[in-house]
Amino acid sequence: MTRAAVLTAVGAPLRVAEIDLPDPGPGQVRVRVAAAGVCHSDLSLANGTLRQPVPAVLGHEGSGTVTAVGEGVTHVAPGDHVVLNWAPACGGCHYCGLDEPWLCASGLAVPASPYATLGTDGTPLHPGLGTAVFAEETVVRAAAVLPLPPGVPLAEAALLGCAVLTGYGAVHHSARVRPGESVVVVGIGGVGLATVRSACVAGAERVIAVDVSPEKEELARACGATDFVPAGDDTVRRVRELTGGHGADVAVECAGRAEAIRTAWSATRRGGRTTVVGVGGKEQLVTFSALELFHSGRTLAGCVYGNTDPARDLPVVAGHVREGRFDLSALVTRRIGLDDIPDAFAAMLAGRGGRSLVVF
Ligand code: CXF
Ligand code: ZN
Repeated sequence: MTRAAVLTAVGAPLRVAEIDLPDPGPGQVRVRVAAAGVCHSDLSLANGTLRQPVPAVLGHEGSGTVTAVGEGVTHVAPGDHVVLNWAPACGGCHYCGLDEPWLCASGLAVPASPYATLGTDGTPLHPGLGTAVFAEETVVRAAAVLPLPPGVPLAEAALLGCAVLTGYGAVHHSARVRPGESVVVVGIGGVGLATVRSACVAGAERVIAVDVSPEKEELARACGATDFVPAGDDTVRRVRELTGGHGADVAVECAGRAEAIRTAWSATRRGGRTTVVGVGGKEQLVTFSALELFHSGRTLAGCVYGNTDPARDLPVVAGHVREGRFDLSALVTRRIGLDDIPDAFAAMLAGRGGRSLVVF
């Protein structure tokens, strides 16, 4: 039996229960979870903003140790340390052929079939985003486990699987930040903090963090932000002041909210680049006039999973961690148990702290 935090119905609080996990089948891997980060997308799946079949075990930002592999799995073996990938690419679709695996047609497809059962009555359970790391152990597709390069602490390595790859990729692949540029990051949660740090690693001279919660200033500065501006009516003016009156070269939006996207875009200079990383709802509508789009010469880009190929980029990011340029622990504000995930959701809603990390 395995302890897991189960979402029984959309909108219900997660309930810790014993589940029955099968042995890994062909092409599957069983992982003893070391740690799982609580991401805003887990909250969105739990409250119905994003869809997921229920009952389910959520959690898609995880690390752990392989305990068993199914037939045909050769890239990992029992005992290996791994990071979970919530969007494994198929390698054969149109987007994989274009070398854009983050857009893979099957990557985000929610596995239709259950992967485990509730211990009490045998109710079938779905694996949230195919990974289900809010549990002591999980069974996943082989492509969803990436070998963890050496020199990265196993628990903190969980963050690499969502927040860090996303923030790193937004900076390096989408916005293509160059040394000396100014970067404004709007929304300072786990992804925002990873984006701040990644901008510093890329050599940005000025990294301006923006959030509605003043308590995020200290967290952002600990990750290398040079400035903090409260989100509000005055944000764009203050960012301009900090950037010679022009606006920032780059903005990265990490909140998934219309006003944050509009603020990020308006805070860039003429010709500036805005990347939207936040996962917002359909009701979040942003308006731009045709004249300002033309005259500002700015760009606005969406970005999925940091536009990363996780298998290629994980070793690069791990290198930054190993060599001391990227301190994963600076993103973590609480280490919690499985029972505390509802509290972590509440903290996120209240704008408190960075990542909560469930440590097993
Ligand atoms: C999300 C993106 C939207 C679908 C669920 C997962 N990514 C990470 O948090
Ligand atoms: Zn996530």
